[in-house]
Amino acid sequence: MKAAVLHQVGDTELELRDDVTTTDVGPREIRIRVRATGVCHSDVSAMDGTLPALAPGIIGHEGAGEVVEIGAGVSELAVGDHAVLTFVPPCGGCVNCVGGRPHLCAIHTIAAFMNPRFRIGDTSVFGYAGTGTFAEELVVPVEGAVRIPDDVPFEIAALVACGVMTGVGAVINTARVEIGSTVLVFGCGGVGVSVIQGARLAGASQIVAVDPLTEKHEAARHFGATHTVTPDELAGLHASLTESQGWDYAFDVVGAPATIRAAWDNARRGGTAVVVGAGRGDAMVRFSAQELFLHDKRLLGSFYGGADVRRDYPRLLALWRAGRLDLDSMISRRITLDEINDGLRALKDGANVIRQIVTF
Ligand code: CXF
Ligand code: ZN
Repeated sequence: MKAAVLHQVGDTELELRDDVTTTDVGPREIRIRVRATGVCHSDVSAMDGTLPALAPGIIGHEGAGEVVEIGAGVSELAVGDHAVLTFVPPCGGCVNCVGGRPHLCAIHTIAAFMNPRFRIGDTSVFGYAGTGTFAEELVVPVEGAVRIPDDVPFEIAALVACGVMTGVGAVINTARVEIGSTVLVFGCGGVGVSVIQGARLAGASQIVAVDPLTEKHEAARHFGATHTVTPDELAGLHASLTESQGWDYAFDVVGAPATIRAAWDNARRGGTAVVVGAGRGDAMVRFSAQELFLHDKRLLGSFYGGADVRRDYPRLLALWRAGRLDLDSMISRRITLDEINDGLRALKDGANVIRQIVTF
C-alpha cells in the first residue's frame, strides 16, 4: 500500500512509497482503511525532533476510516463500521481508566510505541503515537478506534481525533470554564480555534485570541473570538479590557516558553493558565517562588483535552450535527497523500491554514 515514510528524525521530507505493509491483524486488533487524516502541527514536531518519535516511521495521528478486518476476540466493531482513531486507546481497566483519566492510560500507548505495526520488506516501521495515518491502512488495538455513525463525513470525523478533542477538551474537561468567564487564547491554528470554539460553547463572555499572524484573526473571530490582537497589542487590551487585572482563563496553544509565561502573566490573580501547546522537552519556563503563592493562580497542563474518547467523540460530533461546533469551516485545504510534504511545509511556514485534510 501507499504510505509516507519518515526515514530519520530531522528529515524535512517524507518519502512516498507504495510498498509499505502492515503487520497481520492479531487478537483484539483491527485493520482500518484510512479515509481522511488531518495534518497536525505535532506531525511537524515529530519530524523535527520537538516531540519524541521513532524512525523509520509513518507519521499522522488525526484520522478516521473504515474497519476492513477484525482480529480474534473483537466484538466492539465489525467490518464496514466507520471509526475515528485515537492516539491514546483507553484499556478500560487500569488505574487511570478506572479513576476517570482515560486520556492518561499508558497500556496500549506504550505497547504501540514499542511494537511497530508497519513494515517495508524486512524492516519494521513504527507508527507515530501508535497510529500512523499517512498510510492507506493501519492496524490498531480495538480500543484505539471509536465507532461513529455512517453519515458523518470522514474528513469531519478525522478532525475530532486530535485538534478538536484537544482544544475543546482543554476548555470543557481540563479547565472547566464557567459561563460568563473571560478567556485569553495564544495561538490560532487548529487547536487554538478549537479552544475558541470550546470557550464559546462554555458561554465565555469574552474570548481574546492572540496570534502574530493577522491573517489568522479573521478565522479566530469566525469561530467565536470577541477580540483579536497581535502579541504586541496585548498589553493595551490587558489594560483597557481587564482594568489590568487579567483574564479568568489563559490558554497557551503554542507550547513555547514565552507564550506559556505570557498565559501565566495574563491570567488574573486567582485565575487559571492552561498549557495545551506541545513544547520541547528541554524548553524551560521560569516562575519565581514568590509569585506562585502570591498570585494564587492555577497552572494546569492539558494533555489530549482530558479526553474520554468514548464519551467525548460522540458528544463533539453531536454538537457538530446540532450546528454548535463548526468543523466544516476548519478545513482550509484538501490534499492527497502525494501532496503531504507540501501540506507539512505549509504548516511549518505558518501559512494561514487551520486544518489541511488528506483524503484517500
Ligand atoms: C500530540 C501529543 C503527542 C503525541 C501525538 C499527538 N498531540 C497533539 O497533536
Ligand atoms: Zn495532533
